[in-house]
Amino acid sequence: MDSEDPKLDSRLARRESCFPERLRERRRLVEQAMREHATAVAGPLAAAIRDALLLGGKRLRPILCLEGCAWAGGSPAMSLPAACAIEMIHKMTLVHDDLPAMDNAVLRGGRPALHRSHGEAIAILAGDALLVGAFGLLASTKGAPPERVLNAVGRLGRALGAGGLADGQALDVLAQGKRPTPEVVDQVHAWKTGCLFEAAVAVGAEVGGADADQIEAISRYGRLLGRGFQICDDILDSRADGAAEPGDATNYARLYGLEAARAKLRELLSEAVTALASARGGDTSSLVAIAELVLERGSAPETEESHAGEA
Ligand code: GRG
Repeated sequence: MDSEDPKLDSRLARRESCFPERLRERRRLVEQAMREHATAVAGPLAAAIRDALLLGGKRLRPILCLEGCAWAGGSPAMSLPAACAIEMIHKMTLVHDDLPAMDNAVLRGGRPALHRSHGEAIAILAGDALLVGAFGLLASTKGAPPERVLNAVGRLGRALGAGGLADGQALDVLAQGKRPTPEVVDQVHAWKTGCLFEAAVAVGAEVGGADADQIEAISRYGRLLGRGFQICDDILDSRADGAAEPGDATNYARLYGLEAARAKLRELLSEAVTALASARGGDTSSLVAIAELVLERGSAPETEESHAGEA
């Protein structure tokens, strides 16, 4: 692959061949924990919560949380509750994003969207339960000092509300039917996607024992990676079919074209990797490799990947 960035190209060439196996291992760990968690849920929302959690997906955010913790010197066991909490929140955002008042999606991951299979009220409440349950799970973290767990809870909370995911979604909804300025598009991406990526690595690093400088550096990596991931998602969406869909007003590739989107993706991911290089900490190879995987995903020729077939 040619990224037009010689530094990034040489890193791509040196990418550890063992990384995909490590990624798969992390993913298995998350899958198993999500299954256990989903099975333990009882009550009238249990079936909807199970469907939301076990839909699959790449599990990228919890993997980032585990990697942030490992980078800071912590263990997977220490960061697994935080990783699962992040994934519960991610799945909650997808459920609410699909609702009739938002994207009004029919399908999610090839299956009926949750409000189509369980009804709108149950989908809203299942999302609410996932959101608050995530904080309960994060607070149950063992093996990290309580003040670190408290910091992690605060960090995650701040990522989700005003100036975070909720504002990102609001700005996105308000932009529909208009042509937003580039500043608005960047803000939507930074809030609705960048904030959760940032929280994933920063919460992992916090639990794993990182100091303030390290958390700042890895947060910057997470923010930039998240914005890049959103552009990658936009590229795949814009290639899936020609028709514009709800949520498309802030799709970078539809607004500015595929080449501009790919250039922006390269720029953001190169900056993300640079942010990591400036930080003291453990081995960054997995975090760098994740950025490279996102770059590859957004740069693959049209025939190599379809959005629907992933996960
Ligand atoms: C959390 C308070 C609070 C509100 C949520 C609904 C909402 C507000 C935000 C939605 C944000 C959103 C849908 C962002 C899109 C992010 C994105 C690119 C999703 C796709 O992520 P993947 O590809 O999904 O990682 P998989 O299926 O792999 O898990």
